[in-house]
Amino acid sequence: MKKMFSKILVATAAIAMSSLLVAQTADQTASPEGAKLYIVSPQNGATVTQTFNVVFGLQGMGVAPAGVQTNNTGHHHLLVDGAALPDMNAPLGTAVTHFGGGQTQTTLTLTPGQHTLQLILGDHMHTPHNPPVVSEKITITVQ
Ligand SMILES: [Cu+2]
Repeated sequence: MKKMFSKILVATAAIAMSSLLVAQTADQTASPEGAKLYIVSPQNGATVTQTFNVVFGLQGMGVAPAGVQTNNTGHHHLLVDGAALPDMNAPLGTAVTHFGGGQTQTTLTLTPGQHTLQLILGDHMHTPHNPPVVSEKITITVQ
């Protein structure tokens, strides 16, 4: 009985190891330590008019257009009213707005009420970095 238990343990460890290998070999670009993504404006808790500007902030990395592979760079993605983050191990899709031109701000028009905004940096292939560079999620009120 004891022998069988240890066999199960070995099998579990092997499965855990293989999933670790998959995570490590995924085609992800490394982000530098201390990289920080944030929303400069509007501020968390702000009240804004229906059409307003969103300014993106990035520290410790640079912005490069999609398709341009340069170390420690990426382009912005904006998640509006995202209940959860999209998959951080795959290219970002249509759940976010891509700023593949290297834009660092945008103009949004939203319906009145509360909304959340969150930024995710993606690499030249639109895939989040490892570790992912994600802003705090802010909540705003649209008048
Ligand atoms: Cu993208």
